[in-house]
Amino acid sequence: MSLLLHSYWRATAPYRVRIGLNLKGLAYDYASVDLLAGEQRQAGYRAINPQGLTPALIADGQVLTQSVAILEWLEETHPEPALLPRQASDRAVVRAMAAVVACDVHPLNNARVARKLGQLGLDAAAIADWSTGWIGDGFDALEPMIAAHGQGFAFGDRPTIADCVLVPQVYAAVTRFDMDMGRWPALAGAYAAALKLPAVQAAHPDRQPDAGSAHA
Ligand SMILES: N[C@@H](CCC(=O)N[C@@H](CS)C(=O)NCC(=O)O)C(=O)O
Repeated sequence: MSLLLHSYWRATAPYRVRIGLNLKGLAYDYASVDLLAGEQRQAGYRAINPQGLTPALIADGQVLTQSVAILEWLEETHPEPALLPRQASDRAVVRAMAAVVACDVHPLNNARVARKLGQLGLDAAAIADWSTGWIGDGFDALEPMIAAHGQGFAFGDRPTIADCVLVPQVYAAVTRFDMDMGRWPALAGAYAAALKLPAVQAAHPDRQPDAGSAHA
């Protein structure tokens, strides 16, 4: 199967998919979309993803978008190693963990939201306050979920779709917003465990072909 991932090194949604692809042991080609230069809004990329957002994964010519949909597609097409637990109730917990970030945190912190806040008159400090507030709210929700269900990883003792989504959000919190993870020990522990995996390490922003690109 040929796989081409449209990604930007620091962006969290493509990072989720890189982790998923690597955990599944799937090789893929990498196409950089420079978000700070606005390439995602240009006609060339909109022809691939009309929403103008990364990631987009082209799998044997078929365009897949929305990172969590891509992770679910990966799970369905490449079931091993599993990124969802066996029981439906456990799967619901993993999906809920992922949704805390993907549905309730990240959409409020997206680049286009920050741009809009700036246009509305907020300065950089106010925008950072906005972002860290929503990230903190999400982490507050995740902490007891991971404390109840994690056994090393966010859920159980092996990585799941929850880790694919949480790792990039914690990365953003720590590296971009300088947030102290001390308030969320269970989440910080799951993050540390995931970072030990070579598959997760290979997905790290600093290891991508466009890492440190001029606009970062
Ligand atoms: N819900 C989408 C979010 C995609 C998304 O917002 N991607 C960001 C990078 S993390 C992006 O491309 N932003 C460009 C922009 O906001 O202009 C997904 O999970 O794929």
